[in-house]
Amino acid sequence: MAGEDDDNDHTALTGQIKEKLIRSKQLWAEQGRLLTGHADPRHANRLPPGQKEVKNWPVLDLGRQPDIRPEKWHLRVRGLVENPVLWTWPEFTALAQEEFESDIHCVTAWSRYDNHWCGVSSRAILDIVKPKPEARHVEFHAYDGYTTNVKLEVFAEPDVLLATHWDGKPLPRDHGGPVRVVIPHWYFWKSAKWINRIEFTAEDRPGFWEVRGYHNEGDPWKEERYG
Ligand SMILES: Nc1nc2c(c(=O)[nH]1)N[C@H]1C(S)=C(S)[C@@H](COP(=O)(O)O)O[C@H]1N2
Ligand SMILES: [Mo]
Repeated sequence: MAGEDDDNDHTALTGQIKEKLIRSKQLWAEQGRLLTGHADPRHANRLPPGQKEVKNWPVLDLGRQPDIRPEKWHLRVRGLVENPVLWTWPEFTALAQEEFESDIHCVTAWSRYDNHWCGVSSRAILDIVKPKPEARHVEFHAYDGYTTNVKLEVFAEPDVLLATHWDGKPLPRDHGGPVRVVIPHWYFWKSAKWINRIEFTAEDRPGFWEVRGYHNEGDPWKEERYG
């Protein structure tokens, strides 16, 4: 997975890929685990169907957590945009910071309310890079080799951001620090941790979980867990 991506140079990955966990999540997808059959498309409830509220914040990833020193960190935004960029850490943190409040909904059935985020909004990024009219999809790449995909209009929602802070503190490394994506209206697998590349494309490119049985969209109120 990593290795095919030159952006991953110089990054120490600690931990082992959790092959068993990946297989069991794939099996859940095949079996349609956790589906209630009671979609809530009008958001009558704050808690989406089949979810349980938790007060802690579980850590979920493929098992290899990159340790990125600020001087090595960068974020590339490229593809079908007028102005591709390559931000270093000082450049990225000099962009306008905004604050956001949102709930997390993980496909493994936990939800965590009232997360306070700080970071750079997707709208600010769109204003800078200016997607071309042909751009329809967004693909996220992370330092651990993870990928995930959303439609451009999903990325452009007003509460989507690249978060550097959570509850007033720098985002912890195990939750994707220094910078992760936050897409509050979708299951959390769409919110790539340790982001290092955002690619705008005409065609859709399903990501790590999307090719392993997860839904291509991911609306929790429609129970778009598996597809
Ligand atoms: N880079 C990266 N981002 C990732 C993942 C991953 O393995 N690597 N896992 C996804 C999944 S499946 C979930 S549920 C959330 C978990 O985020 P958390 O550990 O902060 O709760 O991160 C998502 N983003
Ligand atoms: Mo997940």
